[in-house]
Amino acid sequence: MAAWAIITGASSGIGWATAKAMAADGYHLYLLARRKDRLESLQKEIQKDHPQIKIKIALVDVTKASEVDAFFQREATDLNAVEVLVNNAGLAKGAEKVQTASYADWDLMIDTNIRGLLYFTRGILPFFIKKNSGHIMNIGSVAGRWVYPGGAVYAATKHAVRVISEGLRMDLLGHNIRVTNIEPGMVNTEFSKVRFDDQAKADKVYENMKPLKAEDVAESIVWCLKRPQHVNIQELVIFPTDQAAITMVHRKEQGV
Ligand code: NDP
Ligand code: 8X3
Repeated sequence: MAAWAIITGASSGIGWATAKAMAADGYHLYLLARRKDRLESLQKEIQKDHPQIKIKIALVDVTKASEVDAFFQREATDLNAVEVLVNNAGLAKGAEKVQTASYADWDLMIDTNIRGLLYFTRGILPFFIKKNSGHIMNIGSVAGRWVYPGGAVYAATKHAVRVISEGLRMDLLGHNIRVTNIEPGMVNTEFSKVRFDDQAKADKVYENMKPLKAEDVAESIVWCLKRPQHVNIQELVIFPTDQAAITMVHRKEQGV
């Protein structure tokens, strides 16, 4: 029986690319996000290339425990076939210093990046534990290891993802469940558009440098999944070649 995967935040960027890469690898997919039209477009794209892949779409806001619980209750009978949870839904909101940032931006990052990831993890674990297998693929960030000005709270949420991943591996020891924390540097997705709510500002982030593509990260995720069952890639840090450290980016001079 082919395995299923749940991908949160599948409507864009890394989640979208991961869905395509996992479909190419034979996984049936639960595609989750809030934007239905995007998920339907992705479903069409995947089914054109891979008609044998089964896809279910679910509209779930990961910050709402009631919606997450409803998803797990609604789908309970089919979730035994799920082998992989990709906890990808996430965002940064604003780049203000702590002294001027808004509570609303903090709450949204904490609710999405920490609470949402925890709710989904809690939801799938009884199924994984019962069958003694499964893989939790958390999408952290290099901001889960290092910090930058204006990024304290986003970095705190991604540090939390790293700590939760580590704690999970301890709590799940002996249950044959793998937990991986993928930690990308700059990836050109809708991430900066969402962060700044301004396309021009978002474009500036990647100006005159070559960031990662969502597909680069997706490929690494599939590589981790394909390791033999006794091999768990615990953490994977992936920077673009043009980024030496979280605050060190090489940009070509204009015209060069
Ligand atoms: P995108 O903005 O392109 O995608 C984010 C995805 O998360 C969308 O599908 C969005 O779907 C979903 N999402 C956001 N909030 C919610 C919510 N409340 N409920 C459900 N889904 C939600 O960004 P990326 O692909 O870049 O980001 C994916 C992950 O990668 C994030 O966790 C991010 O922190 C991490 N990351 C990104 C990096 C980058 O440079 N881009 C680098 C390192 C890590 P919808 O709006 O339809 O609900
Ligand atoms: C997203 C990339 O540079 O904001 O995690 O840490 S960065």
